[in-house]
Amino acid sequence: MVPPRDDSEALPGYSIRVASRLTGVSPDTLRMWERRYGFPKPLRNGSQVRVYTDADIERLVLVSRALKAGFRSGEVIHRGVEELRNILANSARIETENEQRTPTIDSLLARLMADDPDGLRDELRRSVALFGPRQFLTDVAAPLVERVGEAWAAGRIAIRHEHLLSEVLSGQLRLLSSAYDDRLSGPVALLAGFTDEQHGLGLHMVALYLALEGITTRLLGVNTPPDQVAEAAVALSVQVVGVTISSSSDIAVTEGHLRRLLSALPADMPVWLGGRNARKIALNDARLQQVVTWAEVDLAVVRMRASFDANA
Ligand code: B12
Repeated sequence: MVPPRDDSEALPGYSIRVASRLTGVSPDTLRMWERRYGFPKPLRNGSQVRVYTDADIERLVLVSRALKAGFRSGEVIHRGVEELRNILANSARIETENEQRTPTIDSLLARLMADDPDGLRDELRRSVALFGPRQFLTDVAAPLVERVGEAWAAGRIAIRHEHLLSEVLSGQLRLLSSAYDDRLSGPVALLAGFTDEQHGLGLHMVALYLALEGITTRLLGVNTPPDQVAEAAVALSVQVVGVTISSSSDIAVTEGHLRRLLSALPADMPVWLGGRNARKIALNDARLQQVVTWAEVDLAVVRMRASFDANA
């Protein structure tokens, strides 16, 4: 999950604040364990700031669960991931706790419907810790918004639930993306939604997915006029512009925005079209690429990186 390290760049990983949120272990305790037990032993970036890897997070989550089950820190902190898993699996108390605590789309939806934003946020965090950020995106966040959309269309939840989900989920996505904020070299993508587009969760999801691939993203967010997107693309020296086109967008209006964007952008800048309605765009311009599924994002990233390396 952690991209390859390059000493010339900022180290990929999580700050102590994010590590604490992902594992439920306070920053003070993390520092204390480091001093007392030598674990976790985070990397240090150029500014000597602690950077925790996915492997640290995975082990810390297991240690934290063992502590909750009644083990003392000295008993479990030196143990590896496999050993910790065995300890947890052999503990009847923990098995029960595991069953109750592994988040599912249903349990997340239940939290939302029960007007429990704190519980929803906690379950989302636990999902990230259990599955890692990429699988969290593909198997939890995306299916969850899909189910929420269906529940709203069927009248089972109110619009305020959709708003609540958007706030809580985008907060978590931003928090995870912020771990990659200080990467300074490599290709850059600008992400935006046009005027009248209010659906911005897709942008936050893609921003995190791209960050995990080592792509720097600049988020303009939704409701951005096309000429402003074009100006930002030039001012921010990006290699690609990504536009989200959700299922509630008006195709004719969006095509008008895209025409204006394309006429104002540099002639060789690719424009990725994502979101449910992206495939309905019928404009004929070689710069437009439909990038709707995660597999298509993977492919687009490979192309973007190849073109960036060729021009470097
Ligand atoms: C959350 C939500 C809202 C929130 C948005 C808040 C926010 N900050 O984003 C709020 C409450 C504001 C909202 C408002 C509305 N919503 Co709404 N909303 C949703 C919901 C649940 C998720 C939306 C979302 O972000 N989807 C975007 C992503 C997650 O999904 P995606 O488009 O499939 O994109 C995927 C990929 O293509 C990729 N991707 C997305 N963008 C990009 C961009 C790039 C560059 C790349 C590479 C990839 C990429 O990421 C996703 C990963 O799976 C959807 C349900 C759904 N299934 O989408 C309904 C949904 C889109 N909304 C709907 C409707 C009707 C509305 C309203 C018209 C309701 C109203 N009457 O006010 C308004 C319209 C506002 C507007 N003018 O745009 C309908 C649209 C139906 C239709 N065909 O018209 C849906 C489908 C719900 C439903 N089942 O009926 N909504």
